[in-house]
Amino acid sequence: MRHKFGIMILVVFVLSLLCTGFSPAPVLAEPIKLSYANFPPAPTFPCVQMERWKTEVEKRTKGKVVVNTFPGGTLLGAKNMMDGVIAGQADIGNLSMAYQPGRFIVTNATSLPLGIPNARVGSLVLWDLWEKYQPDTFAKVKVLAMFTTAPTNIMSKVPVRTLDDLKGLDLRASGGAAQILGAWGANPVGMPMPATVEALQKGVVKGLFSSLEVMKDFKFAESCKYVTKTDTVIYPFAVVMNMDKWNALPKDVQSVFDDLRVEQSEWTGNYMDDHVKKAMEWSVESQKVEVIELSAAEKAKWDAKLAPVTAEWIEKAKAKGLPAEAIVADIKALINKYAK
Ligand code: DTR
Repeated sequence: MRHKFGIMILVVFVLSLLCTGFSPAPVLAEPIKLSYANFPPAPTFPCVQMERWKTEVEKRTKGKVVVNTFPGGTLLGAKNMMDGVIAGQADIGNLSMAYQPGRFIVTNATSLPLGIPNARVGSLVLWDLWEKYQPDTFAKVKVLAMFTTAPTNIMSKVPVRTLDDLKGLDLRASGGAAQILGAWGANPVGMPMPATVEALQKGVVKGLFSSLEVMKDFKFAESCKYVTKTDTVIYPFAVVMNMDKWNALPKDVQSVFDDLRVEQSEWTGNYMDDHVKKAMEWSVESQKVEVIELSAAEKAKWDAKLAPVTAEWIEKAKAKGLPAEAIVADIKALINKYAK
């Protein structure tokens, strides 16, 4: 009896093997679906780069991965992006590190006044810096890209031609850029970019300090008729992924994401640089915006005010146990390397 039972089991086993062997075309696996959260509206550069990444990933994984994008803070907002991704509320998120200056001390050092000339150089410098120091703050996420804005300029409803014009002026800025404005004597008002639209309308601020593509993308040129060229610090951004979701990805998909990291960062820098030019052409031609260039003598006064900013940052970062001088030296060396 036991013998017969054993044979039956064997037969069933062999049959099942044959069945699977001869089964028609294998059932196609469901694609891996990933959610990608972003805080500003769809036409702005953080979302443009998100859509570019989605397109590249879907193409390069041949449909194995589908990315669902959520612009405009529909899944996670500006200030809970990092924690939301860590908690798994979104699989991927794009964040502006200036909104949490104390959390991203090392990477935010790229917004010291060290002369990053454009977004392409800024993005490559930021990527290398993060890779070298790998700050603990990113230990719970997988970093998929890092990029920066173009250097910041003053956009305002009133003309700013001198430091006197700037004194006490309420301008929106965050993080390192806010410190720069403070050093010049303006009154920096911190808030995430999307909140700036209403703040300008209601007169809470008289302008803002940011890269100039926002003149077109947020239509700030309609109310800010003056741009004072300062080309000062950049704003750094990161794209991060939930670590469990990353670990669960097949190896070939991980390779696609890894191969895209620097490419995507540089692509975004290039897009930003090009888009700033187009936005300013539109602002000057169709919105009659006046671009104010500081005279050499005036510029020297503005620069002198910034001289202590880096030294002060070094002191504070050292007190927190960071190799602050080395970080600043690395940023300068990387700027030289990529600006050539
Ligand atoms: N002003 C900075 C950076 C920034 C520049 N352009 C955009 C567009 C959308 C969101 C943010 C930004 C900031 O608020 O982070």
